[in-house]
Amino acid sequence: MSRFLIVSALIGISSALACEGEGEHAEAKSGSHCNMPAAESTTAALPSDVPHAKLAVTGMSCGSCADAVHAALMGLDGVTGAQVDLATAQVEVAYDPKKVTMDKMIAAVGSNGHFKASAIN
Ligand SMILES: [Cu+2]
Repeated sequence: MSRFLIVSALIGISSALACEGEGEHAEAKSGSHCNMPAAESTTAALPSDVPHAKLAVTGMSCGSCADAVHAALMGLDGVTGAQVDLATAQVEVAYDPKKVTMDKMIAAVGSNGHFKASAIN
């Protein structure tokens, strides 16, 4: 009984630590932040009428991170879709190359200081 409680407490603590330092994206930092699922919009199918680019993104540990990366990309003029895959730490972006560049996308993902993106060729 008490052993079970200790193990549960340790699991709770380690999952809380995994999200430490994520700062501003994690409004729900206490409690179950790390178990938060990503919003459905982060995995929605991309528009197929524009080019796609792939980014590798480090620093994502939960659905809230995926949401933050998705929001950063979708906030750029010219980005029409972003599909975040937490498991592979990759993001596929649908974009208009006349309006937005890979450098801008990388800068947007990195802008809150918690994630780092790089282009995948
Ligand atoms: Cu997170």
